[in-house]
This record gives sequence, structure tokens and C-alpha cells, in this order.
Amino acid sequence: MDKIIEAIKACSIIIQNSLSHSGINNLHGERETSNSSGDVQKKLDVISNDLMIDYLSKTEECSILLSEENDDLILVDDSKKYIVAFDPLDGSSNIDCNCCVGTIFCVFEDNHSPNMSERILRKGDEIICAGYVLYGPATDFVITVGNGAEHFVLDRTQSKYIYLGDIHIGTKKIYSINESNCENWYPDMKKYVAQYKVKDTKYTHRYIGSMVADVHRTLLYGGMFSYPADIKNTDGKLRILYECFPMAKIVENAGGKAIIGKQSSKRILEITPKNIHDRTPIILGGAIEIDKYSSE
Ligand code: AFP
Repeated sequence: MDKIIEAIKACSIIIQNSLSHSGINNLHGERETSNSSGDVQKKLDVISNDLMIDYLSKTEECSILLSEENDDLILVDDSKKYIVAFDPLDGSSNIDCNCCVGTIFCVFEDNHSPNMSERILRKGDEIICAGYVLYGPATDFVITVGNGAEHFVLDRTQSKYIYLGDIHIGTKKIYSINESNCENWYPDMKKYVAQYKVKDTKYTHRYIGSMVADVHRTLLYGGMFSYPADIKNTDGKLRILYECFPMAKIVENAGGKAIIGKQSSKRILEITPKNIHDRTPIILGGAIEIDKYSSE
């Protein structure tokens, strides 16, 4: 699996460079295509996706790739050991205004089941490695392989990641959610978020609208991040396989919790998706914040 991690690090350095020069190189703006989710693709979404597929395929360790940008699975080499699910450039609507975006991924061991669904649609608890890259003022790489969540930062002069330490979820009082949807939330979510606004015990609100940045802040500073279900988007917005699973795995291994919400305190990692691009509502963060949620 080392080669997979090295490939993702190598891609991230190229993506970081492309992002830094995207204005100069006319890489802002949209293409005329949409991805599997119907989202309009940004030019850098496509560049990052091609890069990830190319580098991961060349590791000779991947059997199957599952990307946000591809409707179907990408069969690389049936005989190899690992399945990698990834979102090459999450939060890309933030690129043109120079806000943080990220790459998210997780790895499963291929069980080589003759039934393709059983092979690729696996429970989150089966993930053996998960991580993300945050392209911000610095480029941060966070990864979990087994226990703990390790934090690296890119030394741009040497194109090398430097280990900063392990992450233990912070304790600051911050809640992070797109409040413009509050009218459409279900009663459990309205009740849950109301607790963060109670006089004297009130939390601060922060929301970037870029999952990697919002989750990274939640990990380092503390609090909770949520993209809940509502009456318009009954499964929320975020994808299970390559957005919610990796983040849930990292948050749990950093000492936090990640649950579905929507009348359910079930762990995100207990979900088994039915389709590659399935969505789930999510609430993640410190144990104190997640325990405030009640499904009633
Ligand atoms: P884009 O990739 O279209 O920018 O969407 C980003 C994202 O999938 C995720 O990173 C954010 O948490 C979430 O959407 C923000 O969605 P809202 O704009 O609806 O709050």
C-alpha cells in the first residue's frame, strides 16, 4: 500500500501547483460537462481526476478505482490487491475565489468476490487506510492506517511532506453547517443545532463550504461539522464512499465520532452503500458534540 500513498502524495504536489497557477494558466471556470452527480465539472476537477487515475494505475497495486468524477468503476488490473475510492478535488466551486479545496481517499483490500457489488460496495469499517489533502495557505496531508491520524505538511521548496504529529480532536466550541438550509431541516436537526445557540454556552459558527477544510478545522480546533438531510435532499449532499467514509474513519481514529443523524445515531462506518455514488447525511466531530444529538 506504500506505493498508493506515495502516488497520492505525488499527485497532490502536482494538483497544488496547478491550483497555485490556475488563474495565470486560465484554469478557472467550468467545462461543459457534468460528473456522475450532475455537478458541472471545473477544469481542475478533470485534470486532478486524470492525474489520480494515471498515478494510481501505475502503482501496480490497484485492482479497481472509484472516482467521484466517473459514473462507473475503473477496472485497472483484476489480479491486484487494493480498491481505492477518491474525490480528486472536493469543494471545487471554491477554486475561482482562491478558497481551500481538497483531495479525499480511502482504500479497501480487494476481496475478489465474483459479485462486483460485494467487491466494491463495502462497509466503512472495512477501510484499511483513509486520508485527505488540504490545499490551503499550506498543503496538509492527513492519513490514518490502523490507529491514530497522522498529520504532514508539504515543504514546497523540497516537494516533500514533513510529519507534524498525530491529531487528537480539539475541544473548541465551533459548529459548522450550512444554516441557509435550516428551514428545510427535520425536527431532530433543528433541535440539535439550537443547542449551539443557547445564551452563555453558545458556540461560534464557522462554515467554508469545502468539506476538507471544514473537517480539518473541526479536527484541529474541535466542535462539530454536519451536512444533514433535509426535506429537499433526503440523503444530504455528501457521498458515502469517497467523502463521508474517509472523514469518518479519520475523525474516529483522532478520538471523535461520526454518525448519520436523520433520526439515527448509527455510525457512518457501519453503512454499506448500495451504489458507488450514494449519499448520506453526516454529523461528525468531538464526542461531546456528537453525544448532544438525539434522534428523537
Ligand atoms: P463543490 O465540490 O461543488 O464545491 O461541493 C463541495 C461539497 O461537496 C463539500 O465539499 C461541502 O461540504 C459541500 O459541498 C458544501 O455544500 P453547500 O454549498 O450546499 O453548503
